[in-house]
Amino acid sequence: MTTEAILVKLEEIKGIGLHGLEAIETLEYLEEWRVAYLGRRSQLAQLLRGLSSLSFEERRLVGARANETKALLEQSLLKREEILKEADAALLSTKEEMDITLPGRPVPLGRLHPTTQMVREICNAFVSMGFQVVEGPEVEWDHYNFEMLNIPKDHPARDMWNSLWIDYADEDGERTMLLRTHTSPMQARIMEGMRPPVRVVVPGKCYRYEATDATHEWHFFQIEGLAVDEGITFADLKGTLYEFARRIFGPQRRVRFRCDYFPFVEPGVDMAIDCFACQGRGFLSSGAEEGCRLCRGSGWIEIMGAGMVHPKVLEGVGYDPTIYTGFAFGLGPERIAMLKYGIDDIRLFYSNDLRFLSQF
Ligand code: FA5
Repeated sequence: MTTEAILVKLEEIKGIGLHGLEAIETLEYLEEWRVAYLGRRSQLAQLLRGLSSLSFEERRLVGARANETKALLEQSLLKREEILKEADAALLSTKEEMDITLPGRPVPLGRLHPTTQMVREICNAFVSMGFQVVEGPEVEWDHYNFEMLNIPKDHPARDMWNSLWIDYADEDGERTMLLRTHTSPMQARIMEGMRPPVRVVVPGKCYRYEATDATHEWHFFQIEGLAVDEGITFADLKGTLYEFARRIFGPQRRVRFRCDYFPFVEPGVDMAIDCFACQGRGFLSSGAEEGCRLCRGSGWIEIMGAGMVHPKVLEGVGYDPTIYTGFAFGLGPERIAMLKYGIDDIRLFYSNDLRFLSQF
């Protein structure tokens, strides 16, 4: 082939190629065009391979022109590819238009367990009165659960707490470890570890070997409170617990303290609030035959045990009871939540029923 003929052929390839490229509307055909005009078997590639038969001068002229043609075709290919991709993207976005009137998909939300919410609310009430929050072990020694609380072995008061013992015995064959039956063992643990003034609340799980019913679980939470310092009196106990009742149940609440027995306090009391269903009247409407179901007609609802820390408990941890005095209390947050939210069965808290749990 002469130089002239090759140059004409190059012009022809360029012209037809560019014309064809303009007509291509899809990326798929673009690839076919690339193979046809720039591939190894394309006319252009064959022309370039045939240059070896030309003289040096002719090769320089034709080679330069062939390279220009190739570069032009390559650039035009890239440009066309860009245009087609943009057009594709624009088409896709119109096809996938978002309908903002469609309702969103619900996202299942987790939340805190009602007991946890109640525990936090109660602890916060005491924290705002200057108490610290402390936690302790659920598997406890007999020593702390009973002995340090003035409940020696064979003391009849042990029957107040039906215990779940751990299968572990000391060298005398005595079972000495149990699931704590209340949070009171933390009283001794805390006092052993610090000097007065002490002001703590201890939330935590407790276990009792008991049949369950609407107000009793075999595992439940308690919140223990302990305040020890010089000159603490029963008036401090009353004032603190009265303020607590007002914060949790509202400013209208009245409180009542009656004698009760716990071996680790003296005097011991149970604290009750006036029933907020019947406003302490014992019946819901005047003339009603049936008494209020919440307080069983008494007008009062017991919410916790409390008392002045027994001198023997103070002595046991090395505090001088002639200098230091204190008060302690223990309450059940599930029972408080039941009162506050009208829940009629404590077993609902631990039955994992979403219909109940999702109400809180
Ligand atoms: C005690 O456990 C004492 N440690 C409380 C105490 C602390 C008294 C400090 C004096 C000074 P009691 O057994 O009454 O007391 O339990 C206290 C609270 O725990 C109860 O008022 C109740 O709210 C809750 N409670 C007790 N047993 C159960 C149970 N089986 N299920 C759910 N809550 C319970």
